[in-house]
Amino acid sequence: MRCTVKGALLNGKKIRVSTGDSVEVRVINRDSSEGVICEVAERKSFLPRPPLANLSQVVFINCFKQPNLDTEAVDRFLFSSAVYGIDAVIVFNKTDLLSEAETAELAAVERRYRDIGYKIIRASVPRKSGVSEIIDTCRGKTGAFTGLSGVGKSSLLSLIFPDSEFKTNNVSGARGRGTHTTTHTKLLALDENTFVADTPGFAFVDVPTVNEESVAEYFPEIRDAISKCRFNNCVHDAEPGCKVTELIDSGEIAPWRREHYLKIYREMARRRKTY
Ligand SMILES: Nc1nc2c(ncn2[C@@H]2O[C@H](COP(=O)(O)OP(=O)(O)OP(=O)(O)O)[C@@H](O)[C@H]2O)c(=O)[nH]1
Ligand SMILES: [Mg+2]
Ligand SMILES: [Zn+2]
Repeated sequence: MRCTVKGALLNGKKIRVSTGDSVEVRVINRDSSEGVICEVAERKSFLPRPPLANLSQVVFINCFKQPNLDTEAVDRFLFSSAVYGIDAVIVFNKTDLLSEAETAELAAVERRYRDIGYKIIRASVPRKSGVSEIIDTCRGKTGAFTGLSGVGKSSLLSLIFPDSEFKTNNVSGARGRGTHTTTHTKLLALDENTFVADTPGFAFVDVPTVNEESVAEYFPEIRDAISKCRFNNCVHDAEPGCKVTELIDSGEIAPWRREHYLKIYREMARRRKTY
């Protein structure tokens, strides 16, 4: 139904209607083809950028190259979805581009994420691989494909929705960056209970503000270790008796995960001071 919005309300407050919202519509013509959105239902979750309401899952699409894998972006994204209370699945697309050595490097990264509880799916658009696993993980949920520009979100969605049109474009330039081909968020129905959104790619993952002390709670392997640190105000940086350091030394926690945790920790401390 084609709708316009005129001061839609959520709990009596004016709100910007977003993709994924459940709304009440006042029908304005006889054949019910047009309406006005007047009421927005309570949101189960909300992702602000891009604005998406009621997501239960985000599928974070990456590739090992074209564009190059950025584990800091992955970790910032996983942190953000944990703060928003939305489950995250990680897809590594474009596996057709990888040499044996690169595939082995990717496998080492995948193992790290699997070890801390994330679901990992490998995919390739030309080989049409990984698509059924992605569909399985989306089934019965409202989900969104997100990720840096050019990783293949729209290309994968066009395999899942062969009858819909998606704009896709070549990754260009020496740095192998995408060109921001998708410009708006589009929610598609796979079946009655399954919705998937294509979203515009981004170059940088914004993280929501939390207390710096709680950042560790959103890094599963760090969260599991912190009760065993010697000091209960341990920041897990270079303090003596830090269990996180011990687990990094024994190879159980990836050193780069701690680096990314610390960067977010410092960013949160800076933000608090700015306030
Ligand atoms: N070799 C290879 N190329 C791929 C694969 N998936 C996508 N591509 C190519 O990567 C380029 C970018 O794909 P898109 O689907 O437009 O990427 P996107 O993530 O939607 O990009 P934005 O809309 O800018 O965020 C296109 O040229 C695709 O043909 C893949 O699995 N393998
Ligand atoms: Mg796209
Ligand atoms: Zn510690």
